[in-house]
Amino acid sequence: MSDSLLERAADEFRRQYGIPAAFCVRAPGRVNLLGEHTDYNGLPVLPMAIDRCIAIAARPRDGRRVRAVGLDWGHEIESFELAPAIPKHPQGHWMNYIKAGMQGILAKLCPDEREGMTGCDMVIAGNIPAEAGLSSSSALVVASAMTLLHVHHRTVGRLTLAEWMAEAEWYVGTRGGGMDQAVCLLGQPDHALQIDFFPLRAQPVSWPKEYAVVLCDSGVRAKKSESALRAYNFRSAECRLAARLLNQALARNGWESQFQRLGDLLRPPFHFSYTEIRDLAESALRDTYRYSELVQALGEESRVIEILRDCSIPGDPGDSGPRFHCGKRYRHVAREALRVVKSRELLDRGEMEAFGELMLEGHASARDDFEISCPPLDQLVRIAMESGAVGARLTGAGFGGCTVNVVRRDQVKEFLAAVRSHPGLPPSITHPGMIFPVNAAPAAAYYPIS
Ligand code: NG1
Repeated sequence: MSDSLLERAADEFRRQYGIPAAFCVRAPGRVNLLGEHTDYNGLPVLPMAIDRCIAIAARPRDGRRVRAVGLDWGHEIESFELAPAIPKHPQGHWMNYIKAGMQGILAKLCPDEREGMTGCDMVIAGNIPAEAGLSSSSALVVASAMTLLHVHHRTVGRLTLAEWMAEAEWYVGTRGGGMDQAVCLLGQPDHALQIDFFPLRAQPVSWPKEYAVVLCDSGVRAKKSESALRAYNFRSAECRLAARLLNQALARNGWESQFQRLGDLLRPPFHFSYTEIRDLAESALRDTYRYSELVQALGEESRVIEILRDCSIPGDPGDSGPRFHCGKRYRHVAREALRVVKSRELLDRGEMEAFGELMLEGHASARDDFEISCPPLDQLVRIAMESGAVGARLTGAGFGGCTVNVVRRDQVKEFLAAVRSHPGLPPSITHPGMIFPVNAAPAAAYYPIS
């Protein structure tokens, strides 16, 4: 774990504000091993907190102003006032993640407490590549919220804080699930986590020490303020529409209860198994729907428009607009959930070859059914497998970013050399900073100033 990051933040704090910081917070990024786009569908994920982090050095200040310097975003002081509805910086600006975390705390306090909240000065350092599917954004949201809590000597249980932060991050415009914030707050060294949702639960899964996790960055940036944001939210809308369609199929089979997210089918009154969920998702939906077909199937146009609007997709796209791939999306989600459950058992038994197979299946499904891959990611997966990985797949939201690779620890050197010297890859990717091993790291925590 890079203590140099904490030192950098603390040193820069002294330089910028002329006095020492009072404390530091460090929050890890994450790599997701399996379970992509399952979290907001209420189904499990298998991520790991990694030793790439955001570090904040901070000090309370009088008044409601929060001032921040981001060392990776120029050295300018940016600031805002704490308020129940904090106006946003321009779309995509890093300050929005700080605002998201802090507003997320304020939203949960009673009005009196909220009124009494004073601000702080902060310096932020980080070494998580941005827009690379490694959750630099959630690490910043969580670290900012923890900073405000510490300034006011408040503690909040980690599960509760993770739930608050999942919702808080919607401030920036994504309709994400809760994986990133949860692993950031609950991760453990030497372990992955199986995380379940609604309610949030996390179980550590021991990571076999004979195997390393290596990340390969495609260099393709999935900007969560631009097209990747629209594509992400569109997937979320397709899944919610798929839920509506499946509810109708269940009603036709005599079920009176309705579910909201696919994962609700695991619980009463349904008590479906993961396999039954998969079978239902595979059999009851068509791959693709036109807008008019959705409206017809769901009976009311306003319902469709409401879901689209809720996922920040404006208006009525009509039949000339995009198709809705409800069946394909749910097929991926349901099969992926099954892979998470199986992979957890395989990790417990140390069956890493079979684990690798599931990673490859997960990649194929993300590519073909969820359609979140791109040629550079597919190429990196192929090259990793030729270079000795036991498994490889894209990680995170997709549309760019990193692949995650599982490699025997005694073969990491050869693996790195083989990928870095691969003639098919451009020099921008073979740079050592783009292909690097990571370790399972501890959860976000406070650190004193040394
Ligand atoms: P990243 O890769 O950090 O953008 C996003 C979502 C997760 C999850 C994954 C896909 C946010 C903050 N994170 O992660 O909740 O849905 O995509 O598995 O929206």
